[in-house]
Amino acid sequence: MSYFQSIEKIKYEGPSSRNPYAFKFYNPEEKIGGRTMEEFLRFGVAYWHTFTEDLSDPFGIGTAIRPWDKFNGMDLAKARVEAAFEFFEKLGVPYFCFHDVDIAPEGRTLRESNQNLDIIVAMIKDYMKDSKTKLLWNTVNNFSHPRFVHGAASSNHADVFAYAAAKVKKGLEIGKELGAENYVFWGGREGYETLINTDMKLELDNLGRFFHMAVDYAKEIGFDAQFLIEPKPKEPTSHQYDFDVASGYAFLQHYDLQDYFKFNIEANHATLAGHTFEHELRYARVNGMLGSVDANQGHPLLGWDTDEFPSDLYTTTLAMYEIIKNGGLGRGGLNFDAKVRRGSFTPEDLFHAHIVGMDSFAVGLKVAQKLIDDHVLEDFIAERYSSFHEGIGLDIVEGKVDFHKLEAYALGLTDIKHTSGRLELLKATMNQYLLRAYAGE
Ligand SMILES: [Mn+2]
Repeated sequence: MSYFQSIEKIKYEGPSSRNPYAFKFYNPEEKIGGRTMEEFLRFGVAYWHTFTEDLSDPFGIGTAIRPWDKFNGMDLAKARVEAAFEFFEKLGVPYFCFHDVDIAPEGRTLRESNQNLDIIVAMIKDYMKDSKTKLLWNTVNNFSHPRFVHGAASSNHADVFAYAAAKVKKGLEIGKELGAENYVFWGGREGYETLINTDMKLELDNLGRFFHMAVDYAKEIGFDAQFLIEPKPKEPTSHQYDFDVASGYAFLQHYDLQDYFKFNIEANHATLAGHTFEHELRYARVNGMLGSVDANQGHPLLGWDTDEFPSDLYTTTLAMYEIIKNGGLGRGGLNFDAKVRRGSFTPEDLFHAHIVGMDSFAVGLKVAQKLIDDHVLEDFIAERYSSFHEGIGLDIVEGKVDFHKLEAYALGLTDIKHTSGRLELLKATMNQYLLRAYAGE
């Protein structure tokens, strides 16, 4: 049975195509910087937003029309797997990602939930045999159910800590079974609302213990996925322990976990933290901690996590600049943790949404590679920091001076000459490169 009968396989037709069901910029076979777009971009479909999401929001019920919604319970879960693999095939996407509860309904007990998972995981494994689409990462949802009202690994209740551990244990087993390349930990409710009822030190220590147990269990079962922390500063709690990359990195170092984890960086979470997407990518990259990306964008006028499909080419260009400079994402990828708007409720909209996301990152890749090939930013930045390439600057970088020597040097200074940062010139140059990519130059 087909769930997307009217839609053919999406092909690359080039920038001048008017076919809404075609890629204009994403050409999987086109080589950029020595790698094909498909190899470099490693796109993933988020199971929850595409097959489970009903498009409800805090003000209204779901609007999504999904051909599989005529089913219920485990039949619905099975129909979603069929729909998912048809979607992956038609979109030509190399990866997908899921939480445990996206693929199978929770049972009345943990044992029953695990049995439901076993049935669906076996079905997914079967579909994966005939599919090119692989599992980029899986995770477990330790935040939606009321048992997680006060958190999971950072809950005040030890029984919840144990329950959360049992779910992650199962998640790691599923990841191994399906060959996941990464395993993600998003904090969910790992944070707090107010300090007046919170033992912060115990919660942080427990989180550290929890992650060590996960590392140990993955080793025990021979699951060699890259572990990823996904920072988010707020929502659902007012204070999340994994606020951003910098605080997450400090946490990992404090609990001696930095060798086992990298970061899965989401664009909308970066903006919620008061950062740009590229800031988070850069901070992770320069510390050797960039693992994977949740490719989406927030709404510039709304202060919450809207998870829109990426369409802002300026941002995708700066993001791909960081990813190219990182030498790619390794085992990571660009997972569309993005949902169609509540008003875009038809099955066709799922294709349009992924097409704009994939095309936007393809443009970003092309423009960023051209900027790098032409040394546009590198030459400017090298010149801007040239005072550290010789003389006193080189002595500073090489650790040859102390405050005594620097004071002696500073006392001899008469006039410090600055050069312009040329922000507007560089922005104009960025625009020039973006527009040349449109023109196919
Ligand atoms: Mn989000």
